[in-house]
Amino acid sequence: MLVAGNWKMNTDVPEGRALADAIAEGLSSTAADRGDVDFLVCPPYVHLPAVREALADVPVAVGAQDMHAQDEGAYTGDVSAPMLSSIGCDAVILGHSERRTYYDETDAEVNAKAQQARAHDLVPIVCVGETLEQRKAGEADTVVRSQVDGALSDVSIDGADELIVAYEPIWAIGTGESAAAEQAQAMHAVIRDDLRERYGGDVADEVPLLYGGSMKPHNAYGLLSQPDIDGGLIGSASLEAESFLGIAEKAA
Ligand code: 3PY
Repeated sequence: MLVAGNWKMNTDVPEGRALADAIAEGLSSTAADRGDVDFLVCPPYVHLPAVREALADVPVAVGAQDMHAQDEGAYTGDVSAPMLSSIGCDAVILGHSERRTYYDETDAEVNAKAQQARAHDLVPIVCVGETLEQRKAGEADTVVRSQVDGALSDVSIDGADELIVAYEPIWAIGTGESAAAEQAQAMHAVIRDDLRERYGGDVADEVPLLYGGSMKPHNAYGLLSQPDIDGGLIGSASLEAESFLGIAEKAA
């Protein structure tokens, strides 16, 4: 079970540090109750060193929310995989629907970034998900399958700990409306199937498939008790240590 926080563009650096401190404190005081849950937080880039430091003594991995597909160069405003690796970053969210929507990010770009992430020992957290219109038109499975295929083409992994896939139905992101647990499970099973074809059962069965899209403490249990939902990529509820750790309790 993996509980991951996507802070998006929220908190300034002192606030982010305080949030990371509160997570560290919460985990140190009740670590024994959290069973097999792994943690990951993905703050904005400028927070990464401070958050890494705040979480140094607790088992929480740190990830970025995006990165460029090149190592270096004239890409004003961008951040590369070697930069993220050099500050001890473990993972990187790729292809979040907000990047696809506001920056027209394509599957081909997500794919180039995923390959680059692997080349620099970062675990890509590949986000996929359909719009409400696509779901209503009965196209959800096809859309998500093609996003998975597009994003993972030529991405080779040696083990299940080198990839994470997050299913985030676009209609559930930041809307407070979450997919029903059975709906989410059905899509996770589709994704798992796709991964089996790509990486074989032994690996695919262990790749963490996260549900994202308005996961909160009150709906986490139903979602996390589904067989193919291995955790959550949590938006607003990850901005308070109490709700973030509250979700982890449902996952334990
Ligand atoms: C959400 O929960 O809104 C997310 O987008 C998580 O990535």
